[in-house]
Amino acid sequence: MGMRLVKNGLGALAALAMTWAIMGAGMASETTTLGVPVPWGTGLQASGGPIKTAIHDFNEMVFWIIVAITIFVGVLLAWVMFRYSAKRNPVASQTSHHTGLEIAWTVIPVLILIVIAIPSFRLIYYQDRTQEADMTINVQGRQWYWNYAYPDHGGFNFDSRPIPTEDLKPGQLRNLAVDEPLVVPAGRNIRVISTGVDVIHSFFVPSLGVQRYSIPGRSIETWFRADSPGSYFGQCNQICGTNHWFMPIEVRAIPAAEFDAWVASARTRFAATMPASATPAVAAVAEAPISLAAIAAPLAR
Ligand SMILES: [Cu+2]
Repeated sequence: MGMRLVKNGLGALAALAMTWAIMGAGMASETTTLGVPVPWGTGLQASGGPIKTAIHDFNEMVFWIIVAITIFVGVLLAWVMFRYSAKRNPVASQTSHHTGLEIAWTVIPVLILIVIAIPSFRLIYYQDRTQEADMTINVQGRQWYWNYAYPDHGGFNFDSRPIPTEDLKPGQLRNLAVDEPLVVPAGRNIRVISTGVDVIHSFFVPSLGVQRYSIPGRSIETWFRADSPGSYFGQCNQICGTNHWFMPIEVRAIPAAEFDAWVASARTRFAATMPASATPAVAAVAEAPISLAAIAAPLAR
């Protein structure tokens, strides 16, 4: 069918453009890199995990419903313009009501909305939380950087800040590369508990289908899974102050077998941030430490 050809053609172009972009950035490798701008990138970002794949499926379904409705209305309009023009139909009908027709054009759209609503709500609940989390990450939005804590692994935490343009090394992406990425094991369900320290931020990694507000005084849960090792980029997408545009997120998924080694080294590097006693995962949300400087900085201006 013509529409399918057009759509597949656009998909192939987008894939080609993405390949160019990744090669152009000097990042050609077996690992996945998603969330990077691509020339003519207009559709949804490619999927890096099950939530984004579910979003793609839902988007696809709604797309074809829209195509069908657009064709139906377009054909109907064209037919009415042709058949009932003043030339072909000089004496217009005086009919103004038709009970059957009115019931039909009320009931059919309702049915279409129900057909859309059921998978839509299913998707919302699927994104909302996972019953089988392999580990938990506490994400804190701060003006203007992120703090990630690992309550299941001793409770160490660290800040994640963007790399200034002048300090970029070859292969690092401007406005996306960070000094300390959020490292997670690939193929594992990661529970995210997000909160804000100063103002409302939003933890947004489109290729993993993650978007959650980071609100001071609240803990909001979600989850994600990166199916293959690689880097998944996102940004704070809640206007949160002058450096809002400079709050990139890098999720770096590493092979699960390497994750324990990374945790061991991180526990050493960030030992100073670990609480003295073992802290349960949920309590750690409220107790995730914050430096005095981070509190004082917004007050000082
Ligand atoms: Cu922010």
